[in-house]
Amino acid sequence: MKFLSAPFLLGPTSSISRRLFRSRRVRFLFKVSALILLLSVLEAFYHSQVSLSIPRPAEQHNLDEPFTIGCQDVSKLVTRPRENAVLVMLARNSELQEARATIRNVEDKFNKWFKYPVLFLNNEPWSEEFMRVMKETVSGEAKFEVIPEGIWGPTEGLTEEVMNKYLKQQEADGVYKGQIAGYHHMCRFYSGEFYSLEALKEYKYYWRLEPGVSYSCSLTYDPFLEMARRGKKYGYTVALWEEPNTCPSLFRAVDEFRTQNNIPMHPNWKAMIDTETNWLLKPAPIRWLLGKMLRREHYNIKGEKWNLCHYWSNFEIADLDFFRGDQYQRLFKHLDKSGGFYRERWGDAPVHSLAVHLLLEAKELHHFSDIGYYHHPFWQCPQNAKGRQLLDDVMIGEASQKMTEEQEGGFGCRCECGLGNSDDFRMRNNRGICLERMQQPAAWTRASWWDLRRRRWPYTVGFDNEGKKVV
Ligand SMILES: Nc1nc2c(ncn2[C@@H]2O[C@H](COP(=O)(O)OP(=O)(O)O)[C@@H](O)[C@H]2O)c(=O)[nH]1
Ligand SMILES: [Mg+2]
Repeated sequence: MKFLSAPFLLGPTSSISRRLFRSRRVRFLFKVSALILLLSVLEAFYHSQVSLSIPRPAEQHNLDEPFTIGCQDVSKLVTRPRENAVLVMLARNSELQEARATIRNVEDKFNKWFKYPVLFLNNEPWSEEFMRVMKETVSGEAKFEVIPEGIWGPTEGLTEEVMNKYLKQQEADGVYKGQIAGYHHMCRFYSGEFYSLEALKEYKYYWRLEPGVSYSCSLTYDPFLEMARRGKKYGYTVALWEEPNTCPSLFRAVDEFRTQNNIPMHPNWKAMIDTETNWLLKPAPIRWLLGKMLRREHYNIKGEKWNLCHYWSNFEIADLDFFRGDQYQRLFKHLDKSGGFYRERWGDAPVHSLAVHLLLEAKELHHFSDIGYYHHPFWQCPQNAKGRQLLDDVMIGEASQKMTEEQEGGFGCRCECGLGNSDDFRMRNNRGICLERMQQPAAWTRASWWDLRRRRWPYTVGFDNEGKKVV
């Protein structure tokens, strides 16, 4: 083009480049570089968008759906035999008020009908007052357990001096709760030792509660029974991104376990790998560098990056046999040995999530999308099923004024979606990005690229069909 050769634009350089380009060798090098670049882009595309893509389930239907739609006739359900299950709450004596509020809420929304036992765990002796108040509040049996010291403590062989050095470093690096020894103990405990507790041996399922969380829908069926009936091993509500500086080497350690145990790259595991960020810039040689030479944070040895997605483990309903089984316990020991529970601040939530995506099939996971749940600052709250609220049911009781209106396609029972920071819809499952990705292996019907852009994620209350916020 004429303006390109304007002397004031290219000047003497243009004649040099023209002469250079006439040289056969330079032309050859240029062509080879262009070819390498093209092949790199193609390879990066193939790796991230084809070999790491997640196929739809072979069964040709969704492998996970809500267990029920709307409210159920509880009077028929409570006469059935109960599952072998327990509600568990780890707490401190100082959290009495928050613990009581949570238990009252869970009793009101669920346990007053089903009367499951509640097991309270503490690393210190329980105060008389805590035990008295909880015994009054729980409708089933209330049990109190003190965690033995060896179980609630640092990884074997880690001296206090080294541990304190790690905690100081994490404080300087601004790692969330990284400076609190008790928090590290709690994360390590829930990641592994919890499952070996004598007090849990008699049970098959647990439901984890935390002081201060709240439930906003009635649960008029037995979730444990449904888990058993459908072969589900891990149930969750909220999925979101982990804080990157809490666990720089966690993904590498889990993937190392995968390769050592010859576990293939199956769809459920692929759902944990980032295929979106800068995929164009990561052809094989760059991945090799990222994985082997640079040992970058959140990368495995093959240069694939964890998307940081995980389920929030402050709510869990899960099968204890899976977690106390040989494979999970070997994984926990592998992680514990690598030192990351203290050198870094690995949370039990990403540990559980990476583990269930590595060791379980997609159909064994369950999204409790019908459970309204709030733990500051995130929440989920489903739409109420139209015409299925059993408003005259004596056993469920009178409907509250706060009940959200019924909607076509909803499946909640008497949900009250005005909880927490409900005006800020970004707090709702981070608008479902992680949820969508982690559910892909089980999803036959999926949100399209366009739906995702328009924020039309499944189970989202508060947005209309055009993705606009409903006021
Ligand atoms: N007994 C006891 N419980 C703890 C301790 N640290 C945390 N927890 C419990 O562990 C759970 C998670 O702690 P929390 O402070 O809610 O952490 P976050 O939700 O991750 O910010 C809650 O059930 C707490 O009561 C501790 O030092 N002792
Ligand atoms: Mg909490």
